[in-house]
Amino acid sequence: MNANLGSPLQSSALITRHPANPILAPKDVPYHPAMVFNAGVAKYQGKYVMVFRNDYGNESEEQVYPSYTTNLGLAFSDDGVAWTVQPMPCWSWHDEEIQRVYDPRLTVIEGRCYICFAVDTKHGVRGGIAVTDDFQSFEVLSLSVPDNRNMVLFPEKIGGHYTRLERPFPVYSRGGVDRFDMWLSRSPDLRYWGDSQLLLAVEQVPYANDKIGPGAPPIKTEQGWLTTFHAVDLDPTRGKNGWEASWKKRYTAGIMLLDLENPSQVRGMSTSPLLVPEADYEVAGGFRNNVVFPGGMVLEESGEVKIYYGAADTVECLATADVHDLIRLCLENE
Ligand code: BMA
Repeated sequence: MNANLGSPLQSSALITRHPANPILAPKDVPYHPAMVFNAGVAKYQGKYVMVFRNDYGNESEEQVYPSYTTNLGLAFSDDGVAWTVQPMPCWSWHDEEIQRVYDPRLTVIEGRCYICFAVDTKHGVRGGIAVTDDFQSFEVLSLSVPDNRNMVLFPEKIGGHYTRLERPFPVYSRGGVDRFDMWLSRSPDLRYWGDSQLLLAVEQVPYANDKIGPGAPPIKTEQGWLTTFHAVDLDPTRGKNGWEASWKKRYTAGIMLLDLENPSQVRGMSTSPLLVPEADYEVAGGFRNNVVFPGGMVLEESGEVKIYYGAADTVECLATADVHDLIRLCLENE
């Protein structure tokens, strides 16, 4: 177990939860999902666009799990805070092999919107990339072999290659438990991926004792690519903590800065978490309490960074910070 887990974790003083939180909840969605969370957000064609995860059950919260299914919803906003949800979900994918698509992340590259997603299949969890221009049709460009998820794309080619962060789950070779790390891969065309390198290992994150994974797609700053990740600590003494029978994990969010030209180099990482579940909508009343799961990050001209995150696997929230503060936070221990 890592050292810092002995003391209580706290969110950084540099981050502010938006007073409108949760910015999207099941009650805001016309087709009545039970949970609305883990959204991807980008600025696209002059508006903010959000693709969010909907988990459906039957009529009541108690019946949602384990019989739920998932589709993806769509919302637009002029300010990134108040959202108008479209009347119908924009994407669901079920067939003989594919069970559901979830946890979307959006990246705009050269004017087109790319969506990374996780896919549960009968033969493992796959990470996918699709492209859309209208959020009605999605062309799937690539699907990884199992098990992999939490893919995020950088918003431009780096050194001539498209680049992504991802989180394979090598259970067999990591001791048969969650010991999962973040990787970086490159592609000439967004279809064929390789040249993979370990980016950040779980044991390098002082407040994780379980697994880590990419959060929102990285944003470009003069000092490097700023990117969030989720970090999980497991405490076997935790018990029922949400609608599930037992939930022993906590998901916090971390932040790091990657080298601009060679993003497989971590320039700096905050040694304490950026965001820890503390607000009531993060710690109570949800499907899995004590979860914050960042999936969208927008850098405004003012220097404000909007960080979108799922809370308690039940609602979608927003926190803001100043980009220079976040960079300083990553570099202060270097
Ligand atoms: C992860 C993913 C996320 C989810 C989180 C907490 O493994 O499944 O979609 O938010 O667990 O339940």
